[in-house]
Amino acid sequence: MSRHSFASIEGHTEGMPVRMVVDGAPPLPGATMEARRKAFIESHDWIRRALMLEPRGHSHMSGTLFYPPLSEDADMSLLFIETSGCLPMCGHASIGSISFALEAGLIQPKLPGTVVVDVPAGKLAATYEMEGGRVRTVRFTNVPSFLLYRDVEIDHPHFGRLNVDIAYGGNFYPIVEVQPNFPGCEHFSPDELLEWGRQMQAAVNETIEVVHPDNTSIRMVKHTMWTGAPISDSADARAVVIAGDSLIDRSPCGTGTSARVAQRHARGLLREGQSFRHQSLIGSCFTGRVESVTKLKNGLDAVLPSVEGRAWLTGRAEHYVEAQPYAHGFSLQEYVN
Ligand code: PYC
Repeated sequence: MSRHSFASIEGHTEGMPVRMVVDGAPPLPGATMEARRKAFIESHDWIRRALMLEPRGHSHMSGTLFYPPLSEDADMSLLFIETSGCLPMCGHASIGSISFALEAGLIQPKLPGTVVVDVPAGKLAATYEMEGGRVRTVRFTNVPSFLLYRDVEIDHPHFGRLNVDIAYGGNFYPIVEVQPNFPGCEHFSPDELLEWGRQMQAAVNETIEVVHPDNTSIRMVKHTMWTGAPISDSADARAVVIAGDSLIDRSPCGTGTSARVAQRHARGLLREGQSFRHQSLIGSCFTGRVESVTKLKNGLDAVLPSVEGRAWLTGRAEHYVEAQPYAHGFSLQEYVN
């Protein structure tokens, strides 16, 4: 095996890592980023594993591959790489990657103040504010987000009977609000929430079929959102998002915040134009907003949410992948029952 080299910009969005590969990503066939995501998974998933898992990454690593724009009106394209796989959409990684691309001069937006990004889930439009060469904030408008099911009864191995809403914001989330059997995320350790999140995902997938009404290839729950009381007055609610088997989001989660905006709108708790400050495990915040209301092709009510957050560039790196032990990464999860 010859040496493969990947250059990256490293940073974080509200505490959650973003490793953006700016050199070394493979050319991919396909007319859309979704087709290219599938091609990547089929032939190049070793790159994701090598860059996200140990020893180059860790269980909570997250990143993107930066590509030139695919469609005429876009400024850039992104493929999301996570410890859990290749998500169609990732909010915190979009905010980070847009910030880094602007700060590093990788893009010159066609319309200053706006960045259009081709991603597997569709097209994202984002606005940004810059100050002295640094991006202060990015707000992206997400894909149509909606409450798929409300008040689903789930038998959870630890908590017993829980009532959850299942909402979509680019990924599906069972949203666990405070209730008699769940006093709030602040009462538990991150490790407990991670373990119980895995159990929640399995329990939901066993109980109910979760499928995107307009795109049946988007199915099943691979995340969990535990909610709770905010830790500062400036926030409206708190959420700890578990993604896949091993990742706890340090940010309030962009797709999770979109899903919660849709859930709150559907429940009459958030009106069109209203904002919602969502706080993470570590106290960082995203501001979600209902930009407009819409409908899915099958007639289900949906919203177009936007999410605003901040990202910081922390350095640059060059990663080598060559013949050596654990060349394609490992996860401790793979060594336990
Ligand atoms: O910010 O959308 C997000 C996200 C998904 C998984 C981890 N973060």
